[in-house]
Amino acid sequence: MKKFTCVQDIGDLRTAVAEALAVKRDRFARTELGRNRTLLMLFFNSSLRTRLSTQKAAMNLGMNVMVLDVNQGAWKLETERGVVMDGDRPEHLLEAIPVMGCYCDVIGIRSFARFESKEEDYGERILEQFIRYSGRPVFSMEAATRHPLQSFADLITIEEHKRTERPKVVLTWAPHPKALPQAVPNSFAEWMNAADYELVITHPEGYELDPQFVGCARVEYDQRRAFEGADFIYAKNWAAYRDPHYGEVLSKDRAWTVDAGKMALTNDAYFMHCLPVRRNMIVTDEVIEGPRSLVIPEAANREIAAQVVLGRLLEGL
Ligand code: AN0
Ligand code: CP
Repeated sequence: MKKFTCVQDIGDLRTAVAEALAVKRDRFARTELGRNRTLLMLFFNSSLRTRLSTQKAAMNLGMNVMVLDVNQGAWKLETERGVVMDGDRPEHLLEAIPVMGCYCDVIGIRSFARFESKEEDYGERILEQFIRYSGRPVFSMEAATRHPLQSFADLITIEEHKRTERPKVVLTWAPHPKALPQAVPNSFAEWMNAADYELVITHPEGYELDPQFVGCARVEYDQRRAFEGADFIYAKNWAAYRDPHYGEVLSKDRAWTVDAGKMALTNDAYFMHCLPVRRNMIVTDEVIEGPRSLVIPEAANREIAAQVVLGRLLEGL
């Protein structure tokens, strides 16, 4: 594998999940694969899970790991070409990328949507420049439009817990005080469609996602109706995608918070969220602490997903 930015890069999902379950049985089976190989993890945005799980996965494979928080200690980076750099950004991404490529074998990037321009975000300008100019295999640790390591971990978690071959999975919007990217819901929908699950997406009017990610999912504006018979409830907030409201918060309506009453409408569904989660905005304490909550095993599977991806990138070197 030469890059990992979307579901297509991982190939057949059954094979990928089987590989993940094998890694989970013995995560130290391939400590030679990453020997004398260096991973650089580059963060333009905060992280707890991605940072720790990916570093752990790399260590399981015998890799050396370097982590750079771009906004803490590195030079501020200009990202636009043609700019007269007389402002507060001393270094350009076009030098920084190949320089960073010199020091490592594999690069992971976290670079969220900035909500300044939909074209820039959905063109994945930052990620694409790393792919083009670093000379190294690049993987996404959440980019502007997708969070594939999260979605892979979500898929593994659903495969471990599903009770039917083709479970009903509901992606529900839930309220949040700040504007959040569409990367997690986009990616989740992309992977659930690829896995051929029954996918229903529910959100208030105005929160429609990019149709390329919605795919063949059913969009249901009535959250309670969407929940009926669900096997998995996947909650997430996102800001509006459609113009002219791209990146805006259109609603903070707590009638959309996932609570026990709504979970009672489901087929005894499991509750999922990628974390970090704002309790009693997205989901009540009762549901997230309840016996059907998968948020911790889901986070634990991030290490497994990252290890499969890093293993394949190392094999491709
Ligand atoms: C980020 C987001 O919604 O994309 C990261 C989630 C994994 N969440 C926040 O910024 C709170
Ligand atoms: N789910 C997830 O990616 O969490 P972090 O933002 O903490 O990495």
